[in-house]
Amino acid sequence: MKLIVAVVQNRDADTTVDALITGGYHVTRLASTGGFLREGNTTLLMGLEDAQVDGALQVLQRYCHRRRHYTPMPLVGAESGFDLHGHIEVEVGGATVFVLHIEHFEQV
Ligand code: 2BA
Repeated sequence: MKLIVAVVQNRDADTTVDALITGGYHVTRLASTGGFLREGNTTLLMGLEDAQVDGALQVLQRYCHRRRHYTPMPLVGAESGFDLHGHIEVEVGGATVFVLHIEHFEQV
């Protein structure tokens, strides 16, 4: 058994969870915050049989999109990569995915 931990953008969370549920996957969604942008994102927990992992990853790939964000940075020590307004561009997503081996699972 595997546990997928996937950090997705809030804008993709509803459609991704809907697709996962429709596909027969169990999923828990947690409200989370990115450490770098300090913006809300969504962390999905999925306990899956090994054979389900590839299908779940395909759903994440399909519904979690890559987007550019601009985040304010201090002007002091500006380097290349900063624009004139002291913002830096970062590309976020699709999804940051961790696949963990689960030694034991039970519901009591
Ligand atoms: P954030 O930490 O808010 O990061 C948002 C985006 O900012 C990242 O997108 C990346 O493009 C950039 N970024 C993050 N840390 C950076 C740094 N130290 N220097 C320069 N740029 C940086 P993603 O890589 O797509 O990550 C999206 C979200 O996924 C992250 O939000 C974080 O919540 C989570 N995440 C990503 N990698 C992780 C990891 N290794 N461990 C735990 N969570 C992770």
